[in-house]
Amino acid sequence: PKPTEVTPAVIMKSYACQRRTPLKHHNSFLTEALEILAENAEFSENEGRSVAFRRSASVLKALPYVVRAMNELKDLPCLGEHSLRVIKEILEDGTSSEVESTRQSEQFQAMKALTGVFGVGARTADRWFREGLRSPEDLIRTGQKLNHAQQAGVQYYTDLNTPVTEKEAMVISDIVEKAVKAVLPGAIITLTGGFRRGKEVGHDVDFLITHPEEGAEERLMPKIVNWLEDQGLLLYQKTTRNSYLESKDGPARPPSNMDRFERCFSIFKLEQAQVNSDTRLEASSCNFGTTDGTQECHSGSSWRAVRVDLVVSPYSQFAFATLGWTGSKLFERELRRWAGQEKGMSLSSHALYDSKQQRYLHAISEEDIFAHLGLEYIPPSERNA
Ligand code: TTP
Ligand code: MN
Ligand code: MN
Ligand code: MN
Repeated sequence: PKPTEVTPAVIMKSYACQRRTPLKHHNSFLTEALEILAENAEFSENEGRSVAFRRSASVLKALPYVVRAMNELKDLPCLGEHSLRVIKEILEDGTSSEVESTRQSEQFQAMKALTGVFGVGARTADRWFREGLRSPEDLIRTGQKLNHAQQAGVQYYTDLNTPVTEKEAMVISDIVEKAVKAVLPGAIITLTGGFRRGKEVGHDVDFLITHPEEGAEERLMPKIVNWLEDQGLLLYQKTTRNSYLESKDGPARPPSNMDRFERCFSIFKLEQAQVNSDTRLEASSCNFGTTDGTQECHSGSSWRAVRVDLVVSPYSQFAFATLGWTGSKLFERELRRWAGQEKGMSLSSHALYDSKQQRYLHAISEEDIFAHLGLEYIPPSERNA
């Protein structure tokens, strides 16, 4: 660093997938506010507005310094008029009135509580809100009709809204590894999602499973699920079979960002004793080590519920699936937007299609995919857009 430099000259690229976004950054006081507005826009299903706030927040996450004045923002992309107004208010007054009134509003709080139920999206929560419901307790009290996912969501509400720790994720990794190896030796299991990006807590634990022998992974999920169920490790599961091959709308164009892999949205029954007693994990050199082995038993119970996502991918699509399931959600969205708008390509968690060459581009690693897209490789820990 040159001592004469006053304002750091930052070149901020406009797509999040062109930038490095670390987990810990310098502007949480601004990004948390903008993300409240993004979340509120999601509750009213205003996707455009939500993405605009998320993009603004993401640019601030990539800045190497604390924002102190508006003139430090003048050369930055993605900062719309509304976001700038919110930032200005926070820089001047310490808080934004719009953000604070949103945070305090009955609607925001109710939507947060209701969408916090596993299996409940913005649309359902909004309908319930308009019927006068405010919390999961209200759902039980008024005898709302709930599907199986939502029933589990209400039943395990507190546990599922308690962040999953790295240590818990590590114990679950061991369990998943054991289950998969038991039903398909030679299978490869990768931790994806937030924990792969270096997050210390998550709302769930995500895994991607494959096998080097193409085809060996077919119909694998029911076997994994049966093994876990036999061990009494599952409180809930919903398995969806692979629908990639029978899809008619073209492999690189699944509806929205949903992919067609064989998958299982589940709730694990995690024994607390297993989390607390496992000293081997504490000693391990990977980033799952913890400084505190004295975790309290949750609500006096010997176990707790944890959301786990399992996805099975054919080996030929593994790189795409890994990239697609590592996130963050905004980083993924930006990758697809970059591919489409800047490269004339179509990216999904299954494949990358080049419209000009009219062919699929092969990749065996995430690095290959970034290279095909003409992007500098960004490691998972810097995809926290
Ligand atoms: P999440 O598990 O929802 O998010 P996360 O792991 O980044 O954060 P958290 O700690 O809150 O769990 O999603 C992980 C990735 O999976 C995300 O990049 C999007 C991807 N994904 C799909 O590709 N398809 C899907 O259908 C879903 C639900 C997620
Ligand atoms: Mn930094
Ligand atoms: Mn996750
Ligand atoms: Mn997930």
